Amino acid sequence: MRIIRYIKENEKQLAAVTNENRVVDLPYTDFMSLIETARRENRTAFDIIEQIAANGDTQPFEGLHLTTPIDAPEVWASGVTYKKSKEARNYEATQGKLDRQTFYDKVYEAERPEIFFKSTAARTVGPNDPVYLRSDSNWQIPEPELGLVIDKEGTVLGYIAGNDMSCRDIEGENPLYLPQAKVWKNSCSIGPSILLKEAVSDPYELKIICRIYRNEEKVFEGEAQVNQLKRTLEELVEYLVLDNTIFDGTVLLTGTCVVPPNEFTLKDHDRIEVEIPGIGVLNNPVIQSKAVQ
Ligand code: DO4
Ligand code: MG
Repeated sequence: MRIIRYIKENEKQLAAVTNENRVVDLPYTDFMSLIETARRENRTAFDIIEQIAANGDTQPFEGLHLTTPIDAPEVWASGVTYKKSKEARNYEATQGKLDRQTFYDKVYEAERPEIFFKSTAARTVGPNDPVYLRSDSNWQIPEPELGLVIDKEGTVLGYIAGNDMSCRDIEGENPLYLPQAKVWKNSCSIGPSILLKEAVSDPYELKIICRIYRNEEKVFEGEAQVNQLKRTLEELVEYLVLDNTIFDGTVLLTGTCVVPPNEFTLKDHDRIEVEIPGIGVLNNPVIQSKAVQ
């Protein structure tokens, strides 16, 4: 069972998608209201939805105008949580020489994970919205990641797909440039649905697939599994919430495990798909920011 929002009569409508791919509207304004109702009634969100789906009208999923399933007040991200990410960062930091220990080797092994601030609701886009390329970077990639939707205590409520758009040249020049390599207008995408925590028996079994299309021809495809994560999902959340103010509906991205080849950079009019089976395909066209300002 997964949760979406779609545009219905110019409003965002919360809905659930059943395992048979049928959509049932939910009588809640947003995802957190569903969770709060479940908590008040001492039930799971899953139970509530099953009851509504058994009695409510359903419609097909195909053709709906999807939007972000949640207005995440903040998106945070974890870094260098997969070997693949460490190797890619080392390539950037050493200009391909891979001749020395770097910050990335250290953080991969350290007890404390890298956690950074990625996005706010205003910078975050959803299914089919464009992600933008930064105008001062010549080496940009999508980072397909599993996202955790958490409440203000850090309890995981569900899973979402995310794209942590990144500038490899800016980050490789100096790690202190990380915020500029990671945060700009439309640099973060989440969606297309939230897979309820109680619908997933083992999140480490989830697969993450990334495809990039240029002129509708596939120019990259890569796949990995969350069980390649160096850390546990719980420890990433623990470090995020420690002595922090966190808001209900925050998304924590858990790091990238799929990286296009080093010679690849995104271009204007490319199209990115981030797929997590069970959550769906997060599709975003790519636009060069100068062209839209
Ligand atoms: O260290 C920089 C960022 C790493 C990151 O975003 C990732 O590993 O996914
Ligand atoms: Mg990332």
